[in-house]
Amino acid sequence: MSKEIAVLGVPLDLGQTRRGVDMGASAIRYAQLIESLQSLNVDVVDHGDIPVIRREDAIKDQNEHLKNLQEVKEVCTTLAKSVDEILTAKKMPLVLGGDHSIAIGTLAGVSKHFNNLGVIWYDAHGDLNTEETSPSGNIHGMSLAVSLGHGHPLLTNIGGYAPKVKPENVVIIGARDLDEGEREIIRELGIKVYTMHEVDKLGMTKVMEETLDYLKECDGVHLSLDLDGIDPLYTPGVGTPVPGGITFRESHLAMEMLCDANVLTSIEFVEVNPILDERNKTAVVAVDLITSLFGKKIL
Ligand code: 5AB
Ligand code: MN
Ligand code: MN
Ligand code: MN
Repeated sequence: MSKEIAVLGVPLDLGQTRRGVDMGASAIRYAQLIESLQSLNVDVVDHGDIPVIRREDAIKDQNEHLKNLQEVKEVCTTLAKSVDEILTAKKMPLVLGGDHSIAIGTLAGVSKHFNNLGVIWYDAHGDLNTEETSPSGNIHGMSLAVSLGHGHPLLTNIGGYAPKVKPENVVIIGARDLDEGEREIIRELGIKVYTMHEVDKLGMTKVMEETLDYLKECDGVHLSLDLDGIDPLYTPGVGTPVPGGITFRESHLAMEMLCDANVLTSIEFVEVNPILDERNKTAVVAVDLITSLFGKKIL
């Protein structure tokens, strides 16, 4: 990969209710992201952070079914513009969260540049809730639905168009905690999901081979990696850990296979929460996986 990588932090925690995930991008930088990429001779530039509204300054009177809607909309609108600019300049965006609601902004910026964008959603969750189905009202559990055009118009219409992604171009990997409404939308839209059952049964090699084959007609592929997709044994610093996840080695392999296939056109790593972490372990795993995506090999 010879393209310049543009790192962009999004210190947003308003898509969920736990404090600390706003520091995720700092933690990933502290775990030597930039230095590690440079040592692989990757052309990387840190574009700093998107301005984000502080929780203390958010509107107090919130819709409990769609928490911090206005604030998340504003941050995602700014993020979409920055990501759009990065791609227009022929650079590759590497977006660091922040909670997973930021994917709404990343995808709004990315999808303008492709006719047939593929999305790999590496996550314990489907993030396919809407205001009507969400058990929490947290937008980080709605971001994939919004990108598919399902959800509040203030979110689905960011960037001035919807949907951002077609359901047949989405692959979810690692799912093990789906709400009833999410199961329904998966069936209704026919979304390809490799739950942990398939990961166990097929093995990660086959899961990735099938994923790459499934997305082969796409003119770009976005990787949205929620660190809770990995087992909390390895990535404890996440807000919604679910046991029984993808291992460190399997995740490594998945990233190496994505690197070898050379298909990714944008990347985001989300949900690192240093307050909940153990000595920055989760951010270190994030950096390890990112370097695998950019060609780090054992030998
Ligand atoms: B994450 C849950 N489905 O909607 C909800 O971490 C959890 O971005 C969402 O994947 C987890 O609140 C969102 C119960
Ligand atoms: Mn997620
Ligand atoms: Mn998740
Ligand atoms: Mn989470």
